[in-house]
Amino acid sequence: MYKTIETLLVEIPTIRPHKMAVATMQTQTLVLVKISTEDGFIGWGEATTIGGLGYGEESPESVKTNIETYFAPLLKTLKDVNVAQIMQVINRNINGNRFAKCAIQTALLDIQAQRLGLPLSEVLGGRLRDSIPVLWVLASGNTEKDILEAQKMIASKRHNIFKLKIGSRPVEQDVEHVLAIKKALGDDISIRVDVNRAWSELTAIKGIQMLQDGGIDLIEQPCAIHNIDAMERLTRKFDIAIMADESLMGPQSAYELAKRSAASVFAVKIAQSGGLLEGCEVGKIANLAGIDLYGGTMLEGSVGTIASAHVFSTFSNLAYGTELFGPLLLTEEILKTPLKYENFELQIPTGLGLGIELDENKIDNLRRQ
Ligand code: MUC
Ligand code: MG
Repeated sequence: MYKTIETLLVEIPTIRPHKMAVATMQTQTLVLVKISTEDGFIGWGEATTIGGLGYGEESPESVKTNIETYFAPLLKTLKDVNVAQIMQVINRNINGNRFAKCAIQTALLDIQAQRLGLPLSEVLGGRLRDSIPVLWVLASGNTEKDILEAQKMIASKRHNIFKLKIGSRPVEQDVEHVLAIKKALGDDISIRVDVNRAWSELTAIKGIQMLQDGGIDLIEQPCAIHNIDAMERLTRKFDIAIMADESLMGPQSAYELAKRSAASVFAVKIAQSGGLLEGCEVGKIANLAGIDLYGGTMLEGSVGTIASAHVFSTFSNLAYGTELFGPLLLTEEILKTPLKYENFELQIPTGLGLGIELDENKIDNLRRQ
């Protein structure tokens, strides 16, 4: 049934250095997975990580090795089975590897949706919207540059919500930087911060109080991944929204975080969740627990971005919008027709499957040989 399963590492420089507490990116390595079937269908998935192993437990190289060594031979043994049955076999035989699993599942669902003659969102239960809000991340590391960048985004109607990457400088300096940007952009513009787990609980208490007083809307992942106790205490202590990002690693951790009220918002990421279906499950757990939703990114290119968009289009609650700007951070386009960003939103394609067409010649030129 499945003829070929290829993993391509595609190197694309970013439009400027992207500075986070965990890594500074100058190039993104897209991890693209292409699956072809005996009867002529082709599906795409993506397992891109941030900063090699700087952010999570999988790297582009580990994903490629594990797909080629373990996933592909297993997939080739399966005949006449649906996506759920394939994922069940994969999950029984392969531990962890959420990014690789997500890429494989995306490609399988892309193929399934094409077979059924539907956009991918409809295979997930059906979209509730045709476009989703997208914020921009200011991460040049320089206050003046960030303000100019934001003003351009607002003027061109591309983004009117901004997330600032902080955590690598002393907390007072970070707060000064954030509040200067807030002041320059004005009250109508929503400003959020992502600490990428850089703060101790005491530093977090100090920083969050100042940011809350300064009119900032949300604090993302202030403390360490496994410090759920601190996340819980901070969420209970402050009125400002506290969002779980790195701590949220799929349905099981969504359940644990929800049970302990350790976040008021979930950043749902399909790769961190281990798949599109699992991303939907995280959304459902949040809904049941009264936790708001935000559509997160692993700074993927167009494939992972649009797969995420199909998932987020099915969420009834998307109170904090999304950050699906990944392709806009890259200097090269890998689609024949670029994704459509207009009026502060990303349009969700209506074509079959993912609804995008990859430029394979371009990918061939950019891929690591
Ligand atoms: C993260 O932690 O949120 C998403 C946007 C961005 O700039 O970095 C990523 C990862
Ligand atoms: Mg984050």
